Amino acid sequence: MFALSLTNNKAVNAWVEEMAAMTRPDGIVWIDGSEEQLDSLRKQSLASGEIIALNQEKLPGCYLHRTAVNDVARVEHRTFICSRKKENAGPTNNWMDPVEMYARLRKLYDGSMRGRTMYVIPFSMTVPESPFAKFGIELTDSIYVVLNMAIMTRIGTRVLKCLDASADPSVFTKGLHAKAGIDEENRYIVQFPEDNAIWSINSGYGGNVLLGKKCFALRIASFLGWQEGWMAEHMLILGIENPKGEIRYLAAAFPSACGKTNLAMLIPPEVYKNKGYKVWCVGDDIAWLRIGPDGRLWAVNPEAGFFGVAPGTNMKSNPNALLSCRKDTIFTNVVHNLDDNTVWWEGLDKNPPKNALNWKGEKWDASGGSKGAHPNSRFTAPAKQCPCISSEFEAPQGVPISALVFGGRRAKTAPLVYQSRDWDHGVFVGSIMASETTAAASGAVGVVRRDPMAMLPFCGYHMGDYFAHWFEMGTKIPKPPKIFNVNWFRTDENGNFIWPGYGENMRVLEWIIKRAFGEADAVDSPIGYLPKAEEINREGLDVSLDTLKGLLSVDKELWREEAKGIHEFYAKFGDKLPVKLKDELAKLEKNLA
Ligand code: GTP
Ligand code: SPV
Ligand code: MN
Repeated sequence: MFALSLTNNKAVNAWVEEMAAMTRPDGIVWIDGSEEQLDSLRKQSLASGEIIALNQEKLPGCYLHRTAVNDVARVEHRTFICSRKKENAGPTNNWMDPVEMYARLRKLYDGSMRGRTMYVIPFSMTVPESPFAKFGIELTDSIYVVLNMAIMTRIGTRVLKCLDASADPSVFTKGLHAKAGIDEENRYIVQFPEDNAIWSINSGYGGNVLLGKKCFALRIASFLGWQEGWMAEHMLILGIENPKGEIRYLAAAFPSACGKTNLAMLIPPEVYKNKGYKVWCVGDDIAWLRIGPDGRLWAVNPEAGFFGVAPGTNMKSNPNALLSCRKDTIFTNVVHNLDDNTVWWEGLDKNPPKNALNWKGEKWDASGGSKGAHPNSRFTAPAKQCPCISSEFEAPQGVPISALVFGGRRAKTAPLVYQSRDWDHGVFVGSIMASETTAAASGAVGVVRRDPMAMLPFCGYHMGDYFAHWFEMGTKIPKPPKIFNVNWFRTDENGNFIWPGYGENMRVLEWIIKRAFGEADAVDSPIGYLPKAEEINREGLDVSLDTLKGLLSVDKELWREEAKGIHEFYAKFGDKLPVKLKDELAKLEKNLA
């Protein structure tokens, strides 16, 4: 009944057996990563209706999937960090005693795979041959998960070989996922950092079930990074090639659905292209950062694909994303155009299909006024298909980072861009990030909340310790990157975005990267260094100098309010709040007085 294991690795086999004894699947299939096996799984998934084949001429290798209506985003209120001590999860994470949590979950997993098949997915974050690779096994009863993991990570026999050749072949992240009944009341996304384990149940939505992504590459990996002296961050990575052919890299942390994928694949405006500027994408969501032998901070993208937000993606806003998902892509919760069996979403173009099904699979017509695609509908596409993918995308050592950028959605307060005075001030700037919530997580949308380093939902340990780790890293990096903050989302009195954003963000990136190399001027302000409006290139841009001045303005009154909010937020951390953050806040208040 049970297929033979693909490995002699005792630790792996023992764990798979233990989990199978609990979940009791009808059969076990080991994923070897071959195209033949994936193809036969696609056929099964098509037959069961889990995925729908799209027009294979227009969209070869592309499929559509719909999640359950109650299961469309990450569920932060059902996500737990179950460290042995409560104090190690900290005030920003849900916590339960691991003994209690395991007991509770075992009841839910018990027999949950009866009548189903368990798939064993060996996966690696970054190329498995890289010295920085981390290995995992995800057990799942969903073919959709297998097909997505095959795009988002490196999987199969190749990974098992590298695990066996690693320093300790018994070390791998143990990921268990069961769809069970997709019951919201019993949905749990649980990280056990000390056990290197993730248990996810009652969901089929990407961020909850593609365990290599947020659960492992951020929550577990941030914990490992703290222990081992590196950093796992919610950051895109891009390279800017200047007319001399030099490529300078930066990494940027924005909260979910705040523009990482868009920035990572930015196409420079005409005036930049004509001069020879290019932007290369290394990663769009997660960066693992380590100190290199040359004393700089180096970044790898642990993922192999993009799990990108569909709505708003079009040939103007992000052509590279669109071109990445023309083949071998899985679309989730978008509109199904029945006329030509393709997909559509709000903001793709101005021609919503007339004969179509919405993300729930209901007959839908845009004239009814309802949205066709879910606001958090997504595409899963191989990163290698991106026209601007960096030649260093799979470089085992990664790329050297010259600038770190934080940013969020702020209608007021935060200026278009500013630079921190030094590393410690930069950590402060990251720690005070706040942003309006989006559809990427369940709950209210548009509410401003503190989201330090865009890691609020993803930090796998006490956030006070996380801040301390940032300061500690600062003392260890001989040539640290410069730290900046951006805000593409300031609005006017009618609520419209003032800054055109998207490709035009190149103008801000140019200033950032020049500052990082000491090639541009800045003026001091209470919150940090600002560009003079004249320093931002406006050639070919329909934004007046006055408007730009407005975007760069710092309203002291708003910032004094902001400082009060920061005090409140910091109070949560008690004596785990690094003194350096208190000092930085005091300096800010003095500057604003
Ligand atoms: P996650 O995958 O959830 O981590 O999201 P992300 O940070 O990669 O966000 P993404 O690039 O997918 O953008 C999310 C939304 O923000 C989309 O609707 C975009 O159209 C919008 N957006 C991205 N960049 C800009 C910008 O520069 N200006 C404006 N106004 N909107 C933007
Ligand atoms: C995010 O929410 O930040 C995402 C999508 O990148 S998910 O995989 O759902 O986390
Ligand atoms: Mn993300």
